[in-house]
Amino acid sequence: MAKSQKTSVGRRGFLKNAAAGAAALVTTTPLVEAQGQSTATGAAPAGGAPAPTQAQLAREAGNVRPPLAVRSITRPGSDLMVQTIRDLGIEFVAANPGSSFEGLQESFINYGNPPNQMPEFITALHEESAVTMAHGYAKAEGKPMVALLHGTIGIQHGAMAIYNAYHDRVPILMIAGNDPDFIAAHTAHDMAGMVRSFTKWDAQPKTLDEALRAIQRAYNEAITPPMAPTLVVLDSELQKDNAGSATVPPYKPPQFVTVDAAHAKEIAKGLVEAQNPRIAVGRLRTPEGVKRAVELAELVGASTSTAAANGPMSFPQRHPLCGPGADTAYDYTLGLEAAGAQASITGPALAKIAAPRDPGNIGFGGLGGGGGRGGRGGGANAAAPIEADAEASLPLIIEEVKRQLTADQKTRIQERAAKHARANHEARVAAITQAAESKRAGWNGVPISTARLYSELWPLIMNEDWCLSSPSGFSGGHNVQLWDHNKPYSCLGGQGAGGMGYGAPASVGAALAARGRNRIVVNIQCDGDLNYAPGVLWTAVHHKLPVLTVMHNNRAWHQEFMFVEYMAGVRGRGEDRAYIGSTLRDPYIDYAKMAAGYGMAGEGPITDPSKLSAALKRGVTAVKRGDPYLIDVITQPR
Ligand SMILES: Cc1ncc(C[n+]2csc(CCOP(=O)(O)OP(=O)(O)O)c2C)c(N)n1
Repeated sequence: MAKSQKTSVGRRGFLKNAAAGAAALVTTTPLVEAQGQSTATGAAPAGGAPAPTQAQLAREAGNVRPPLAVRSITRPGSDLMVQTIRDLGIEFVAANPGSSFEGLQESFINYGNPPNQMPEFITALHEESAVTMAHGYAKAEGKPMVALLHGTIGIQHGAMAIYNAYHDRVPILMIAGNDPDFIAAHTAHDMAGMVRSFTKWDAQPKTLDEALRAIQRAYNEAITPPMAPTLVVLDSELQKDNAGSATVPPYKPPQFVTVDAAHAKEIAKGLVEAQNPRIAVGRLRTPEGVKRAVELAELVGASTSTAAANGPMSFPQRHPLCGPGADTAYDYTLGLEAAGAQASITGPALAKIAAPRDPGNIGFGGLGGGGGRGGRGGGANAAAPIEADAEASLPLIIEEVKRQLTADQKTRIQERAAKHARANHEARVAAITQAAESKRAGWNGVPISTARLYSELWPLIMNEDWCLSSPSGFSGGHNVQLWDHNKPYSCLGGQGAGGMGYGAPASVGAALAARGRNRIVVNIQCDGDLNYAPGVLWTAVHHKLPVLTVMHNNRAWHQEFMFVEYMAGVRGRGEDRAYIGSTLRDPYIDYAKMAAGYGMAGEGPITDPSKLSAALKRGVTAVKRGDPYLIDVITQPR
């Protein structure tokens, strides 16, 4: 990118300040070093190990920085790193600050015109929050953002969140700073080793050229199925040093494996000639994939199943073709990244498109198992799965279908689609009526019923562009029956690996995708889950993110309470002490006050069910204005 006049003036200003800063260091550094030398000549302690120098001690304590060579930095390497990230279309970088990436951070916030945009720097209060924000963002937006981690300790703080994202097949571009000259404990020869079993790819480049290429490669690896977090470790010297003649290397987007022409033809033939085709849609990669799945289903008039009620990027739940349709005797079934469910569907042919596995990644369930994508399965007559990316294959199949369709078939398809639509609509009305009836049980109960919480929230958001960012299983999962999940981001689903501390930061990530789009993010927040790293509430306020946090406050880690209660019962020792260690009482936590402490508006605790709806309305109004809001609701355990 050619630098504008304004940018180069800004750069000169930067150099002036940098020189002043360096001069200040030059005056203090020799002093510390001199003291250090005098200590080093002192007697060794009894154990025989040499006593640390004053300089080492000061450094370990973080009191002083190591000597910085005064040199003229006209074009920092980190500017090129940021440019590389910008060119990839990455919009956000989240970080809890750390000196190992100070060069990079300075470039993120100051380089470019305008600076601090593409990507925008998002302040995180915990590395786990930074990574989980990226997790939630990727599920809402279908693309990665950057999470920056400070050395060994930052990676360790981020580890559980990385593990969640890995199991959820979510792309995140992680960058860890490495400063071998600073605090020894924050650096390691193989920094990525700690998380290698649950990252897809990592690198620790030695030159700036390698670093820029590694960033591009890490991005490509992350977004290529099976998607997963990747990590590049960048030495602080590479960030701070002159870029010299280095330039951003040309970017080559990844090639996704698609079905070959013969398979595309065969699948299209199966769909077009079937009397009653079925498409089972699992989780696709991006909104574009969802659009293509809709196009294919409409073209062939196939009834379609979805994973949308439990996760993102799948077939719209209320599309007329979504549901069992008018006739469940399907004679051709196509699975698009769909797991398990197909096993119960039998037909003469089952074409299965599954995500390819990376044999290099084994451990913790590997990339092929455990998560929501790339499942196997298949009916009694299932053909061998085709190892290809469904989303990238869809255009080829669509093209083939269009080529093969005759006018007669088109008419037949329209008639079939109309029948499916009618049947699905009737089934839907019956299911909603039944669900609404059953959810009235305990409607006026105290604590407030979780079904009432979902039921009263729905009319307030149904005409908005909304995103349910939190998992909903622990709060009853009533959205599955009562809410329409019609957008690729309607429901972002679970944590991936069940690691708690996910809901709030994932919601902040989803809200990064929502901000500026008139979209509101709804987070039904379990109380235990929020307490892992609640500082992320501050991030929501600081960056003005449209998140409505509704506490599912059952004043317990109720899932664990149930386990302990069960065990005590099984052992015949009575359940009256099961609350010890699994409830949040004495004192109760006041979440409205907690939110207020982080600067977030809110209210509660709400105990009276008749007060709930008005509170939810105030919350939705605030969030529509762009202000995050928290409502503490005292709820039934489930
Ligand atoms: C990091 C982590 N620690 C511990 C657990 C074990 N665990 C599973 S469910 C649960 C309780 C969750 O409590 P809360 O979020 O309040 O939801 P509730 O069950 O009360 O609805 C815990 C602690 C976990 N899954 N992840």
